[in-house]
Amino acid sequence: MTDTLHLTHLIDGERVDGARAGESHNPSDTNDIVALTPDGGDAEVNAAVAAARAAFPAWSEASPEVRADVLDKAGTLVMERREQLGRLLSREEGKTLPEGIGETVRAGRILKYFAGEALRLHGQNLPSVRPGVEVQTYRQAVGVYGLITPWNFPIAIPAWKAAPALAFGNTVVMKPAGLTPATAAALADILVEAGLPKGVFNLVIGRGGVGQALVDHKDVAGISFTGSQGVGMGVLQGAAGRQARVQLEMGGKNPLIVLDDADIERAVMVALDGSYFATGQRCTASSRLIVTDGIHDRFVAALADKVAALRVGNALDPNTQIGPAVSEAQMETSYKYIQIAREDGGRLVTGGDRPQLDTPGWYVQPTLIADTAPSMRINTEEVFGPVASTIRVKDYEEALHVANDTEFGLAAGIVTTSLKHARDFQRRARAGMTMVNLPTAGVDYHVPFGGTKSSSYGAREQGFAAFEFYTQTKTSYSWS
Ligand code: UN1
Repeated sequence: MTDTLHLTHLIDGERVDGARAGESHNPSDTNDIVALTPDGGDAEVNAAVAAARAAFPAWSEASPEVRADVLDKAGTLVMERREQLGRLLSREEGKTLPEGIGETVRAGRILKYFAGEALRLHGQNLPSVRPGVEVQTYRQAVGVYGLITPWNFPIAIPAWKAAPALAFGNTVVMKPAGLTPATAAALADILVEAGLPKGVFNLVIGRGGVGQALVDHKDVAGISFTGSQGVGMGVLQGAAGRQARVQLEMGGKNPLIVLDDADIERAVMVALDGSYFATGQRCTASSRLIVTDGIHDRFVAALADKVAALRVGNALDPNTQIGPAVSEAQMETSYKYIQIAREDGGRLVTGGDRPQLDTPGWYVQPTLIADTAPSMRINTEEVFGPVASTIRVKDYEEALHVANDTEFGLAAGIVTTSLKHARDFQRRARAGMTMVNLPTAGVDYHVPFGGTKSSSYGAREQGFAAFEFYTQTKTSYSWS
């Protein structure tokens, strides 16, 4: 597939063009231009927000069945086109084709889940403290949401932000990641095809200025952002400064503890998946492998064998297990941290070199670094690539201490056959999500997603928790 798409904004139901200022490239083959894009700015954001605002009264007052039907149909279309959309996603982002198709199916499932949630929105009915008075609470739509989405899940994250926003009666202006606009544009087309009224969902493609314009716009009631911590802090300040709702999902430095009593095959599989699959480009990826003394050497050796055997290559090649990094900058970040880790005294066990492949792409050899200390930069800063480091500890208590000793707190995992340690870990791990004998990455869509400390801010995303951010409570008193 080498055709180049010509993307447009979607504003008030119209495809709006602009100067072809941007491009997205195939990270597996940098000669392949996936899409040419317009570069939106204040004018496009203003028009999109005005359209979303105008569409809000009818959409929020429509029967929830109307909203459910659109989301359900969009979910069906996404699932029917899983091959085509998954291929576009893998071509543009670089995750392997099974990962791209898997993510597409997940997006379809999310749309369908929130179709049901549209009908389940509910409040409470309480007796008042005053005799004869009744109190009710309602959950109501808020208004226009600005959704700023990342490149690493180019269809699932747009779906998991847009679906609850729309299900509960809000309207949306989305800014997709600059590196992966084509996948988001395909989702926008499907929402239109599924019957979404004009103005309810708008897409403005562009650079950071589009996100900033959304954050600053007085008619945008809430911002949901997934991305880096640096950008997230700017979003928070901008949104808080004008009392907009804000929800941030940012980095992780997720620990995976492996205890002496672990099933070693399970431990290796869990670490391999969590650290390397999707090229390590998941905010839930395991990057600090914290291993107790008794199993340490066996675990490192067994994991190294598997890591060395991973086939790196073109995301669309069926033999590939690890696709490229999304961009040159992301690839260089991995190599930079590998070098820093070695300079700081880490031992390179496998990887570290640049794979030589036939097609020019942003490839990183999956890398394992052992004998690192918790305070080294490789263990405190997010790499976001197929790179993991091991830390040797004497027992569970030390492992837990090291796991929690981080500014982040998204996901945390443990591999153990001890019920006692598993239960203790679930209670004491300072992370929003804990995983026992499972990879830190890879989550369900019908339960809350989010972290603690610097990883997240605001209400949880996804599942039955999503209504908190995308609705507001009204308390109604009556006497009769
Ligand atoms: C997953 O682990 O399945 O950006 C999802 C990210 C997260 C999503 C992870 N917000 O990587």
